[in-house]
Amino acid sequence: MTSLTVAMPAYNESENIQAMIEDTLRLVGPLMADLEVIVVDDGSRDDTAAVVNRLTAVHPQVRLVQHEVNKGYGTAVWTGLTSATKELIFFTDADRQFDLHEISKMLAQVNTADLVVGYRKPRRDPLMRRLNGKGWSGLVTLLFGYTARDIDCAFKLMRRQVVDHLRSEVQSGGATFSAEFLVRAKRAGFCMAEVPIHGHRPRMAGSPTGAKPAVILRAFKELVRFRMQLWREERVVAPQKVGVSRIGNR
Ligand SMILES: Nc1nc2c(ncn2[C@@H]2O[C@H](COP(=O)(O)OP(=O)(O)O)[C@@H](O)[C@H]2O)c(=O)[nH]1
Ligand SMILES: [Mg+2]
Repeated sequence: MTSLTVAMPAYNESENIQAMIEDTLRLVGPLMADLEVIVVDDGSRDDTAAVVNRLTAVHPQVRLVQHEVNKGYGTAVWTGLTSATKELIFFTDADRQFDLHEISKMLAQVNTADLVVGYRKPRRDPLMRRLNGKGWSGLVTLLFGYTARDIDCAFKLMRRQVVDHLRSEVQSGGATFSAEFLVRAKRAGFCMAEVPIHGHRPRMAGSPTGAKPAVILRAFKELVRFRMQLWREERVVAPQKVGVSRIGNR
């Protein structure tokens, strides 16, 4: 499979977005016969959209999808994934914290897995962020069972069937999105693989918003909603399991 969409959410990333798009075209372009790059501008208040617009004129593979107002991380990622038109879909953040060379490790796994999930080793974020991240992952695992060791790692590659299957199911629009996405993909029976990502680096420009109190509060609210929702769904479909064809027996 040589057709790939790279989708990235961007919120006030005018300092990073041009370099991020150019990195993607330079490092991922040669690996794929057919590449599409989708930037989801999540209601940025800076020039993010203008910069991307300028680049779309030069690089026809680049597309801009815009939210008129800021809708949050999960909605931005999901807009990117569901707008993708290629057979393989990859998503990462637009803030250049990941070394895109690492995508080749993911591509090597996607022949035997439907969904390849990276884990940052090491994660180059401040201690407080790493501790919060570990606590959050632990809580999600406690509530839903094991899905992946680095649930929020923004380095995930999937076959488009995963997105098509989950299209109408995922509801969390904030930071809980990653947890809901993985829990639902696992429940649907998709085959998942995990890959260590050594090329994580500190944010060099722009500012992170992932640890803002409003973002954290929304994440907890959505986590509770999702847990209740899943209990309701399980009551409806139990005892038989809804199955999708796994890669092995397709
Ligand atoms: N946090 C956050 N990020 C957003 C939002 N919309 C899009 N993004 C993008 O999501 C990515 C991750 O955001 P960041 O603040 O760096 O989160 P962190 O890496 O977890 O600290 C970046 O590419 C942002 O530009 C939003 O509403 N909130
Ligand atoms: Mg970041």
